[in-house]
Amino acid sequence: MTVDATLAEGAAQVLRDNDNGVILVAAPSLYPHQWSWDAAFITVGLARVSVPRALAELSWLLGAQWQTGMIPHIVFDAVDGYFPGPERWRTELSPNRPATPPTSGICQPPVHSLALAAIVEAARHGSAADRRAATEFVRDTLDQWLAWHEWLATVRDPDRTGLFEIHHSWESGMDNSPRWDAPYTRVTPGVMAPFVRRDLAHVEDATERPTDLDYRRYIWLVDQMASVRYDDADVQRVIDFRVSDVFSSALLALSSDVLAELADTVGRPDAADRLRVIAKRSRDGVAASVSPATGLARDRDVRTGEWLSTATVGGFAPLLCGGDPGLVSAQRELFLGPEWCGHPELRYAVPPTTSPADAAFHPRRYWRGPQWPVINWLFARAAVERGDDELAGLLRGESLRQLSDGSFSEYYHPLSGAALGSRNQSWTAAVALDWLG
Ligand code: 9WN
Repeated sequence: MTVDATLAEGAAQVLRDNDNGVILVAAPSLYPHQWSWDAAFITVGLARVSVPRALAELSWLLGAQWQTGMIPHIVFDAVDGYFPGPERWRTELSPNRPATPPTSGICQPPVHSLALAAIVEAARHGSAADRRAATEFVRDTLDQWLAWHEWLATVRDPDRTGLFEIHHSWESGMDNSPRWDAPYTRVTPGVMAPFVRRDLAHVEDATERPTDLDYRRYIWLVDQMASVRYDDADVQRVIDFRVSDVFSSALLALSSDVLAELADTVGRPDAADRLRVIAKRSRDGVAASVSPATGLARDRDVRTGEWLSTATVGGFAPLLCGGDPGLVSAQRELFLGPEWCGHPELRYAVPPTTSPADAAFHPRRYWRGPQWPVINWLFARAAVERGDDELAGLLRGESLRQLSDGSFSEYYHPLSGAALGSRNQSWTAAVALDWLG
Protein backbone atom coordinates (compact mmCIF):
# COMPACT_ATOMS: atom_id res chain seq x y z
CA MET A 1 0.00 0.00 0.00
CA THR A 2 1.17 3.55 -0.68
CA VAL A 3 1.63 5.97 2.21
CA ASP A 4 -1.58 7.77 1.20
CA ALA A 5 -3.55 4.53 0.96
CA THR A 6 -2.38 3.50 4.44
CA LEU A 7 -3.37 6.88 5.85
CA ALA A 8 -6.77 6.71 4.13
CA GLU A 9 -7.36 3.23 5.52
CA GLY A 10 -6.42 4.49 9.01
CA ALA A 11 -8.85 7.40 8.67
CA ALA A 12 -11.67 5.14 7.48
CA GLN A 13 -10.99 2.84 10.42
CA VAL A 14 -11.34 5.76 12.87
CA LEU A 15 -14.72 6.59 11.36
CA ARG A 16 -15.83 2.96 11.65
CA ASP A 17 -14.62 2.72 15.26
CA ASN A 18 -16.35 5.94 16.28
CA ASP A 19 -19.68 4.89 14.77
CA ASN A 20 -21.97 3.79 17.59
CA GLY A 21 -24.70 2.63 15.20
CA VAL A 22 -26.67 5.89 15.39
CA ILE A 23 -24.07 8.66 15.28
CA LEU A 24 -20.36 9.08 14.95
CA VAL A 25 -19.16 10.32 18.31
CA ALA A 26 -16.89 13.35 17.98
CA ALA A 27 -14.08 11.51 19.77
CA PRO A 28 -13.91 8.07 21.41
CA SER A 29 -13.73 9.14 25.07
CA LEU A 30 -13.43 12.93 25.39
CA TYR A 31 -16.56 13.67 23.34
CA PRO A 32 -19.03 10.74 23.39
CA HIS A 33 -21.91 12.62 21.69
CA GLN A 34 -22.76 14.30 18.38
CA TRP A 35 -21.49 17.86 17.95
CA SER A 36 -23.04 20.11 15.34
CA TRP A 37 -20.07 21.31 13.31
CA ASP A 38 -18.16 18.08 13.92
CA ALA A 39 -21.09 16.22 12.35
CA ALA A 40 -20.79 18.39 9.25
CA PHE A 41 -17.06 17.68 8.80
CA ILE A 42 -17.62 14.02 9.62
CA THR A 43 -20.29 13.88 6.93
CA VAL A 44 -17.81 15.24 4.39
CA GLY A 45 -15.57 12.25 5.17
CA LEU A 46 -18.44 9.77 5.33
CA ALA A 47 -19.63 10.88 1.90
CA ARG A 48 -16.39 9.41 0.54
CA VAL A 49 -17.31 6.04 2.04
CA SER A 50 -21.09 5.75 1.94
CA VAL A 51 -23.71 8.25 0.79
CA PRO A 52 -26.51 6.64 2.87
CA ARG A 53 -24.36 6.71 6.02
CA ALA A 54 -23.46 10.33 5.40
CA LEU A 55 -27.13 11.22 4.94
CA ALA A 56 -28.02 9.43 8.17
CA GLU A 57 -25.50 11.52 10.11
CA LEU A 58 -26.90 14.84 8.92
CA SER A 59 -30.43 13.57 9.30
CA TRP A 60 -29.89 12.74 12.97
CA LEU A 61 -28.51 16.19 13.62
CA LEU A 62 -31.38 17.85 11.81
CA GLY A 63 -33.83 15.78 13.83
CA ALA A 64 -32.65 17.72 16.88
CA GLN A 65 -33.31 21.15 15.36
CA TRP A 66 -35.14 23.55 17.66
CA GLN A 67 -38.46 25.14 16.69
CA THR A 68 -36.68 28.47 16.37
CA GLY A 69 -34.46 27.08 13.60
CA MET A 70 -31.38 26.69 15.79
CA ILE A 71 -29.31 23.55 15.31
CA PRO A 72 -27.99 22.69 18.76
CA HIS A 73 -24.28 22.36 19.39
CA ILE A 74 -24.54 18.96 21.08
CA VAL A 75 -27.06 16.19 20.46
CA PHE A 76 -26.64 13.93 23.45
CA ASP A 77 -26.35 10.20 23.11
CA ALA A 78 -27.60 7.98 25.95
CA VAL A 79 -24.19 7.73 27.62
CA ASP A 80 -22.63 9.49 30.53
CA GLY A 81 -19.06 10.75 30.55
CA TYR A 82 -19.14 14.36 29.35
CA PHE A 83 -19.59 17.53 31.33
CA PRO A 84 -21.79 19.53 31.00
CA GLY A 85 -24.38 16.88 30.18
CA PRO A 86 -28.16 17.27 29.81
CA GLU A 87 -28.69 17.65 33.56
CA ARG A 88 -26.66 20.86 33.63
CA TRP A 89 -28.04 22.24 30.38
CA ARG A 90 -31.69 21.66 31.45
CA THR A 91 -32.96 22.48 27.96
CA GLU A 92 -36.21 20.70 28.83
CA LEU A 93 -37.12 24.10 30.31
CA SER A 94 -37.49 25.47 26.78
CA PRO A 95 -40.69 24.93 24.77
CA ASN A 96 -38.59 25.18 21.60
CA ARG A 97 -36.33 22.19 22.07
CA PRO A 98 -37.10 18.88 20.34
CA ALA A 99 -39.01 16.35 22.42
CA THR A 100 -36.11 13.98 21.98
CA PRO A 101 -33.12 13.52 21.98
CA PRO A 102 -31.71 15.82 24.66
CA THR A 103 -29.56 18.67 23.35
CA SER A 104 -27.48 21.59 24.58
CA GLY A 105 -29.03 25.05 24.29
CA ILE A 106 -26.54 26.89 22.07
CA CYS A 107 -25.29 26.49 18.50
CA GLN A 108 -22.05 26.13 16.55
CA PRO A 109 -20.78 27.52 13.22
CA PRO A 110 -23.02 26.92 10.18
CA VAL A 111 -20.91 24.64 7.99
CA HIS A 112 -23.59 22.06 7.23
CA SER A 113 -24.22 23.14 3.65
CA LEU A 114 -20.63 22.19 2.88
CA ALA A 115 -21.50 18.69 4.04
CA LEU A 116 -24.68 18.64 1.97
CA ALA A 117 -22.72 19.71 -1.10
CA ALA A 118 -20.12 17.00 -0.43
CA ILE A 119 -22.86 14.38 -0.34
CA VAL A 120 -24.34 15.62 -3.61
CA GLU A 121 -20.90 15.59 -5.21
CA ALA A 122 -20.13 12.06 -3.98
CA ALA A 123 -23.53 10.88 -5.20
CA ARG A 124 -22.80 12.26 -8.66
CA HIS A 125 -20.03 9.67 -8.93
CA GLY A 126 -22.06 6.98 -7.16
CA SER A 127 -25.06 4.80 -7.94
CA ALA A 128 -28.45 5.93 -9.24
CA ALA A 129 -29.84 5.16 -5.78
CA ASP A 130 -27.24 7.45 -4.18
CA ARG A 131 -28.13 10.26 -6.57
CA ARG A 132 -31.83 9.87 -5.90
CA ALA A 133 -31.35 9.76 -2.13
CA ALA A 134 -29.10 12.84 -2.13
CA THR A 135 -31.47 14.89 -4.29
CA GLU A 136 -34.48 13.89 -2.23
CA PHE A 137 -32.68 14.78 0.97
CA VAL A 138 -31.76 18.24 -0.32
CA ARG A 139 -35.33 18.83 -1.49
CA ASP A 140 -36.94 17.50 1.69
CA THR A 141 -34.67 19.28 4.17
CA LEU A 142 -34.02 22.56 2.38
CA ASP A 143 -36.51 24.54 4.46
CA GLN A 144 -34.93 23.31 7.66
CA TRP A 145 -31.45 24.44 6.61
CA LEU A 146 -32.93 27.72 5.42
CA ALA A 147 -34.61 28.22 8.80
CA TRP A 148 -31.24 27.63 10.50
CA HIS A 149 -29.48 30.22 8.35
CA GLU A 150 -32.32 32.73 8.75
CA TRP A 151 -32.37 32.31 12.51
CA LEU A 152 -28.67 33.21 12.65
CA ALA A 153 -29.11 36.10 10.24
CA THR A 154 -32.08 37.65 12.05
CA VAL A 155 -32.51 36.58 15.69
CA ARG A 156 -28.74 36.60 16.18
CA ASP A 157 -28.22 39.79 14.16
CA PRO A 158 -31.15 41.98 15.20
CA ASP A 159 -29.63 45.13 13.65
CA ARG A 160 -28.70 43.34 10.38
CA THR A 161 -25.03 44.27 10.66
CA GLY A 162 -23.97 41.19 8.71
CA LEU A 163 -22.17 39.83 11.77
CA PHE A 164 -24.21 37.52 13.98
CA GLU A 165 -23.69 37.35 17.70
CA ILE A 166 -22.81 34.45 19.95
CA HIS A 167 -23.63 34.05 23.63
CA HIS A 168 -20.94 31.59 24.60
CA SER A 169 -17.50 30.99 23.15
CA TRP A 170 -18.50 27.35 22.65
CA GLU A 171 -20.76 28.69 19.90
CA SER A 172 -17.70 29.82 17.95
CA GLY A 173 -16.20 26.33 18.18
CA MET A 174 -12.95 28.05 19.30
CA ASP A 175 -13.70 27.91 23.00
CA ASN A 176 -10.68 29.56 24.65
CA SER A 177 -9.32 31.55 21.72
CA PRO A 178 -7.77 34.88 22.73
CA ARG A 179 -10.53 36.33 20.52
CA TRP A 180 -12.74 36.07 23.60
CA ASP A 181 -10.35 37.20 26.32
CA ALA A 182 -11.61 40.78 26.58
CA PRO A 183 -15.34 39.90 26.66
CA TYR A 184 -14.65 37.18 29.22
CA THR A 185 -13.11 39.70 31.60
CA ARG A 186 -16.68 41.01 31.83
CA VAL A 187 -18.12 37.59 32.73
CA THR A 188 -17.92 37.34 36.50
CA PRO A 189 -19.41 34.15 37.85
CA GLY A 190 -21.57 34.58 40.94
CA VAL A 191 -22.86 31.86 43.25
CA MET A 192 -23.38 28.70 41.25
CA ALA A 193 -24.01 24.99 41.77
CA PRO A 194 -20.74 23.06 42.02
CA PHE A 195 -19.46 20.99 39.12
CA VAL A 196 -16.65 18.60 38.26
CA ARG A 197 -14.77 18.85 34.97
CA ARG A 198 -14.34 15.60 33.10
CA ASP A 199 -12.25 16.75 30.15
CA LEU A 200 -8.90 16.71 31.96
CA ALA A 201 -9.05 12.93 32.40
CA HIS A 202 -8.74 12.47 28.66
CA VAL A 203 -5.64 14.50 27.80
CA GLU A 204 -1.99 13.94 28.64
CA ASP A 205 -1.51 17.36 30.17
CA ALA A 206 -3.91 19.95 31.61
CA THR A 207 -2.17 22.77 29.72
CA GLU A 208 -3.77 21.39 26.53
CA ARG A 209 -7.22 22.36 27.80
CA PRO A 210 -8.96 25.55 29.02
CA THR A 211 -8.29 26.70 32.60
CA ASP A 212 -10.58 26.25 35.62
CA LEU A 213 -11.48 29.94 35.50
CA ASP A 214 -12.49 29.48 31.83
CA TYR A 215 -14.75 26.62 32.89
CA ARG A 216 -16.38 28.61 35.67
CA ARG A 217 -17.26 31.25 33.10
CA TYR A 218 -18.47 28.64 30.60
CA ILE A 219 -20.82 27.07 33.11
CA TRP A 220 -21.94 30.42 34.48
CA LEU A 221 -23.16 31.35 30.99
CA VAL A 222 -24.97 28.01 30.66
CA ASP A 223 -26.73 28.67 33.97
CA GLN A 224 -27.65 32.20 32.86
CA MET A 225 -29.30 30.85 29.71
CA ALA A 226 -31.12 28.10 31.59
CA SER A 227 -32.40 30.74 34.05
CA VAL A 228 -34.45 32.28 31.21
CA ARG A 229 -35.40 28.92 29.65
CA TYR A 230 -33.26 29.58 26.57
CA ASP A 231 -35.71 32.18 25.30
CA ASP A 232 -33.81 34.01 22.54
CA ALA A 233 -34.88 37.54 23.49
CA ASP A 234 -34.41 36.97 27.21
CA VAL A 235 -30.98 35.47 26.72
CA GLN A 236 -29.90 38.62 24.88
CA ARG A 237 -31.16 40.62 27.85
CA VAL A 238 -29.49 38.67 30.65
CA ILE A 239 -26.36 37.09 29.22
CA ASP A 240 -22.92 38.43 30.18
CA PHE A 241 -21.37 37.45 26.83
CA ARG A 242 -22.63 38.96 23.54
CA VAL A 243 -20.04 39.07 20.81
CA SER A 244 -20.34 39.32 17.01
CA ASP A 245 -18.38 36.38 15.62
CA VAL A 246 -16.67 37.34 12.37
CA PHE A 247 -15.31 33.88 11.53
CA SER A 248 -18.71 32.19 11.89
CA SER A 249 -20.37 35.03 9.97
CA ALA A 250 -17.96 34.37 7.10
CA LEU A 251 -18.93 30.71 7.26
CA LEU A 252 -22.58 31.75 7.11
CA ALA A 253 -21.83 33.68 3.91
CA LEU A 254 -19.94 30.78 2.34
CA SER A 255 -22.53 28.20 3.40
CA SER A 256 -25.44 30.35 2.27
CA ASP A 257 -23.97 30.63 -1.21
CA VAL A 258 -23.38 26.89 -1.36
CA LEU A 259 -26.90 26.18 -0.11
CA ALA A 260 -28.35 28.67 -2.63
CA GLU A 261 -26.74 26.66 -5.44
CA LEU A 262 -28.26 23.48 -4.06
CA ALA A 263 -31.64 25.21 -3.77
CA ASP A 264 -31.44 26.10 -7.46
CA THR A 265 -30.79 22.47 -8.37
CA VAL A 266 -34.00 21.34 -6.68
CA GLY A 267 -36.14 24.09 -8.20
CA ARG A 268 -36.30 26.46 -5.23
CA PRO A 269 -35.28 29.89 -6.56
CA ASP A 270 -37.28 31.51 -3.73
CA ALA A 271 -35.01 29.91 -1.13
CA ALA A 272 -31.92 30.61 -3.23
CA ASP A 273 -32.77 34.33 -3.32
CA ARG A 274 -33.20 34.50 0.44
CA LEU A 275 -29.92 32.70 0.99
CA ARG A 276 -28.06 35.04 -1.36
CA VAL A 277 -29.37 38.03 0.60
CA ILE A 278 -27.89 36.49 3.76
CA ALA A 279 -24.61 35.70 1.99
CA LYS A 280 -24.20 39.23 0.71
CA ARG A 281 -25.03 40.90 4.00
CA SER A 282 -22.66 38.61 5.89
CA ARG A 283 -19.85 39.12 3.38
CA ASP A 284 -20.28 42.90 3.62
CA GLY A 285 -20.30 42.69 7.42
CA VAL A 286 -17.06 40.70 7.39
CA ALA A 287 -15.37 43.16 5.02
CA ALA A 288 -16.48 46.13 7.16
CA SER A 289 -14.82 44.58 10.22
CA VAL A 290 -11.33 44.54 8.71
CA SER A 291 -8.84 46.65 10.62
CA PRO A 292 -7.03 49.13 8.37
CA ALA A 293 -4.06 48.83 10.74
CA THR A 294 -3.59 45.04 10.71
CA GLY A 295 -5.55 43.86 7.66
CA LEU A 296 -7.32 41.30 9.88
CA ALA A 297 -11.08 40.96 10.33
CA ARG A 298 -12.37 41.60 13.85
CA ASP A 299 -15.02 40.36 16.21
CA ARG A 300 -16.99 42.94 18.13
CA ASP A 301 -18.15 43.01 21.72
CA VAL A 302 -21.86 43.87 21.39
CA ARG A 303 -22.08 45.01 25.00
CA THR A 304 -19.35 47.64 24.74
CA GLY A 305 -19.19 48.25 20.99
CA GLU A 306 -15.46 47.51 21.11
CA TRP A 307 -13.67 45.86 18.14
CA LEU A 308 -11.52 42.92 19.24
CA SER A 309 -8.12 42.93 17.60
CA THR A 310 -6.09 39.95 18.85
CA ALA A 311 -4.14 38.34 16.02
CA THR A 312 -6.01 35.05 15.72
CA VAL A 313 -6.95 32.88 12.78
CA GLY A 314 -10.44 34.40 13.04
CA GLY A 315 -8.94 37.47 11.37
CA PHE A 316 -8.85 35.58 8.08
CA ALA A 317 -12.62 35.45 7.79
CA PRO A 318 -12.50 37.18 4.35
CA LEU A 319 -10.49 34.22 3.04
CA LEU A 320 -13.48 32.04 3.88
CA CYS A 321 -16.25 34.11 2.38
CA GLY A 322 -14.38 35.90 -0.39
CA GLY A 323 -15.44 39.33 -1.58
CA ASP A 324 -13.50 42.32 -2.85
CA PRO A 325 -10.49 40.92 -4.82
CA GLY A 326 -8.12 43.51 -3.31
CA LEU A 327 -9.09 42.47 0.21
CA VAL A 328 -8.80 38.76 -0.58
CA SER A 329 -5.37 39.09 -2.14
CA ALA A 330 -4.06 41.23 0.75
CA GLN A 331 -5.36 38.63 3.21
CA ARG A 332 -3.81 35.81 1.21
CA GLU A 333 -0.43 37.49 1.37
CA LEU A 334 -0.71 38.02 5.12
CA PHE A 335 -1.90 34.42 5.60
CA LEU A 336 1.13 32.99 3.81
CA GLY A 337 3.50 35.55 5.35
CA PRO A 338 5.99 35.34 8.24
CA GLU A 339 3.49 35.98 11.05
CA TRP A 340 1.22 33.14 9.96
CA CYS A 341 1.70 30.07 7.76
CA GLY A 342 5.15 31.28 6.74
CA HIS A 343 6.42 31.75 10.30
CA PRO A 344 9.97 30.34 10.30
CA GLU A 345 9.48 28.28 13.46
CA LEU A 346 6.37 26.41 12.31
CA ARG A 347 6.78 22.70 11.70
CA TYR A 348 4.05 22.69 9.06
CA ALA A 349 2.93 25.69 7.01
CA VAL A 350 -0.71 25.73 8.10
CA PRO A 351 -2.33 28.50 10.15
CA PRO A 352 -1.67 28.51 13.90
CA THR A 353 -4.84 29.55 15.75
CA THR A 354 -2.97 32.52 17.22
CA SER A 355 0.01 34.15 15.54
CA PRO A 356 3.30 33.14 17.22
CA ALA A 357 4.11 36.85 17.01
CA ASP A 358 1.19 37.74 19.31
CA ALA A 359 1.58 37.92 23.10
CA ALA A 360 -1.45 35.65 23.58
CA PHE A 361 0.16 32.77 21.62
CA HIS A 362 0.37 29.50 23.56
CA PRO A 363 1.60 26.52 21.53
CA ARG A 364 -0.17 23.78 23.53
CA ARG A 365 -3.33 25.31 24.91
CA TYR A 366 -6.23 24.33 22.68
CA TRP A 367 -7.39 27.28 20.55
CA ARG A 368 -4.61 29.63 21.71
CA GLY A 369 -1.99 28.55 19.19
CA PRO A 370 -2.21 24.90 18.10
CA GLN A 371 -3.10 24.03 14.52
CA TRP A 372 -6.42 22.31 13.88
CA PRO A 373 -6.77 20.16 10.73
CA VAL A 374 -10.45 21.09 10.32
CA ILE A 375 -9.57 24.77 10.22
CA ASN A 376 -6.97 24.07 7.54
CA TRP A 377 -9.61 22.13 5.63
CA LEU A 378 -12.04 25.07 5.82
CA PHE A 379 -9.50 27.46 4.32
CA ALA A 380 -8.72 24.92 1.60
CA ARG A 381 -12.41 24.35 0.87
CA ALA A 382 -13.08 28.07 0.67
CA ALA A 383 -10.07 28.51 -1.64
CA VAL A 384 -11.52 25.90 -4.00
CA GLU A 385 -14.81 27.81 -3.99
CA ARG A 386 -12.93 30.96 -5.09
CA GLY A 387 -10.93 29.08 -7.73
CA ASP A 388 -7.67 29.42 -5.76
CA ASP A 389 -6.44 25.87 -6.34
CA GLU A 390 -2.89 26.86 -5.52
CA LEU A 391 -3.72 27.81 -1.92
CA ALA A 392 -5.96 24.74 -1.55
CA GLY A 393 -3.09 22.55 -2.76
CA LEU A 394 -0.59 24.11 -0.35
CA LEU A 395 -2.90 23.57 2.61
CA ARG A 396 -3.69 20.02 1.56
CA GLY A 397 -0.05 19.08 1.12
CA GLU A 398 1.09 20.51 4.45
CA SER A 399 -1.92 19.11 6.31
CA LEU A 400 -1.31 15.64 4.99
CA ARG A 401 2.32 15.84 6.11
CA GLN A 402 1.09 16.87 9.54
CA LEU A 403 -1.44 14.04 9.61
CA SER A 404 1.04 11.41 8.46
CA ASP A 405 1.73 10.46 12.10
CA GLY A 406 -1.56 8.56 11.82
CA SER A 407 -2.85 9.69 15.24
CA PHE A 408 -5.74 11.77 13.80
CA SER A 409 -5.38 14.13 16.72
CA GLU A 410 -7.68 16.92 17.64
CA TYR A 411 -4.92 19.55 17.25
CA TYR A 412 -1.16 19.82 16.81
CA HIS A 413 1.71 21.73 18.41
CA PRO A 414 2.59 24.33 15.77
CA LEU A 415 6.31 24.38 16.54
CA SER A 416 7.15 20.74 17.29
CA GLY A 417 4.33 19.12 15.32
CA ALA A 418 3.41 16.97 18.35
CA ALA A 419 -0.09 15.51 18.54
CA LEU A 420 -2.33 17.21 21.15
CA GLY A 421 -5.81 16.76 22.64
CA SER A 422 -7.83 13.70 21.76
CA ARG A 423 -6.52 10.96 19.46
CA ASN A 424 -8.70 9.38 16.77
CA GLN A 425 -10.83 12.49 16.61
CA SER A 426 -13.59 11.87 14.05
CA TRP A 427 -13.45 15.20 12.24
CA THR A 428 -9.70 14.96 11.80
CA ALA A 429 -10.03 11.52 10.22
CA ALA A 430 -12.90 12.82 8.07
CA VAL A 431 -10.98 15.73 6.57
CA ALA A 432 -7.96 13.47 5.99
CA LEU A 433 -10.19 11.09 4.09
CA ASP A 434 -11.62 13.91 2.04
CA TRP A 435 -8.14 15.16 1.15
CA LEU A 436 -7.04 11.66 0.22
CA GLY A 437 -10.28 10.83 -1.61
C1 9WN B 1 -17.34 22.18 23.86
C2 9WN B 1 -16.16 18.51 19.76
C3 9WN B 1 -15.96 19.94 20.21
C4 9WN B 1 -15.66 20.90 19.04
C5 9WN B 1 -15.23 22.28 19.52
C6 9WN B 1 -14.06 22.11 20.49
C7 9WN B 1 -14.47 21.21 21.65
C8 9WN B 1 -16.20 21.24 23.46
C9 9WN B 1 -15.34 20.95 24.68
O1 9WN B 1 -14.90 19.95 21.16
O2 9WN B 1 -15.47 21.88 22.39
O3 9WN B 1 -18.23 22.33 22.79
O4 9WN B 1 -15.84 20.25 25.58
O5 9WN B 1 -14.19 21.42 24.76
O6 9WN B 1 -13.62 23.33 20.95
O7 9WN B 1 -14.86 23.07 18.43
O8 9WN B 1 -16.81 21.03 18.26
O9 9WN B 1 -15.07 18.09 18.99
